[in-house]
Amino acid sequence: MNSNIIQKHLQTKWLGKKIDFRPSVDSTNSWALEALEKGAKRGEVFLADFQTRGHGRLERHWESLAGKNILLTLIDDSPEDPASIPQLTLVAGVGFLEGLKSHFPELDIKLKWPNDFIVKDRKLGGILCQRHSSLPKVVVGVGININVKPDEFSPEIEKTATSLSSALGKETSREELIASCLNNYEKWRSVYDESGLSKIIEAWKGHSSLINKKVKIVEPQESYEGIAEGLDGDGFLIVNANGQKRKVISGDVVLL
Ligand code: BT5
Repeated sequence: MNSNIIQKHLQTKWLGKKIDFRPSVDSTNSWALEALEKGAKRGEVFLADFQTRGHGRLERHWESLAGKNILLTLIDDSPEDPASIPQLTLVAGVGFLEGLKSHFPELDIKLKWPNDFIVKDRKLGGILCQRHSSLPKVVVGVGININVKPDEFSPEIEKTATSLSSALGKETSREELIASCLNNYEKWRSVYDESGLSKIIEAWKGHSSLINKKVKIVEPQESYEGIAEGLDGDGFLIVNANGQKRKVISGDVVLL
């Protein structure tokens, strides 16, 4: 990983002016949260080639293979209302997806609520936003499988995961992709600041794999099926379950 190449391709005002890289860390999100304690600022980016304790929601393990993925965390300002932090997951979804697509327009990459990048019904990547416990800052962590071969995934995810190289049929270098993802994240974060969530939702829906599809919602307490109708004004998924509109606040969505 060469952060000079990333910086050469950045067209940002505040994002990625400082990029820290380590070959291996526990988790880039944990690293960024610790760096905030030591005075790290908005826009700093933390990159690793491998994570020993990469995680997703509910502390679920996030798998990586050394040198073959994007494992990145950026520091951003928290929205004033901490309840709005999940909205940055939507901002990151649109920004990073458009960053990838700017290089590979032929790539049929979609967003699956709340935090997945999907190609042909398989998971290409995921987003995890976490708020610092006391500072008004958020770490936005993104993991994307880039040059992982299908037989290199662990048995736990080999039937559900994919990588960019599998989808494209060729390997690709990560630096320019990362720069484009950061450029697009900053662009969509400005849209969010200037116009609020409505434009993000509009863009998100345009990239979504879910709208009007039959889905199963899996929550800790219950599961139910319905048709995914769209997102409400706060970014929550609305599912029509037997005529009853239900708002999904968290949980996993399975496409049926
Ligand atoms: C996510 O969680 O999808 C968010 C993943 C965020 C990872 C990034 S990497 C950089 C930063 N540092 C971190 O420590 N985290 C962030 P969730 O929706 O909870 O999905 C987790 C599930 O995805 C797991 O339980 C597996 O089933 C599956 N999974 C794990 N690793 C995967 C991979 N590499 N590719 C596809 N699926 C994977």
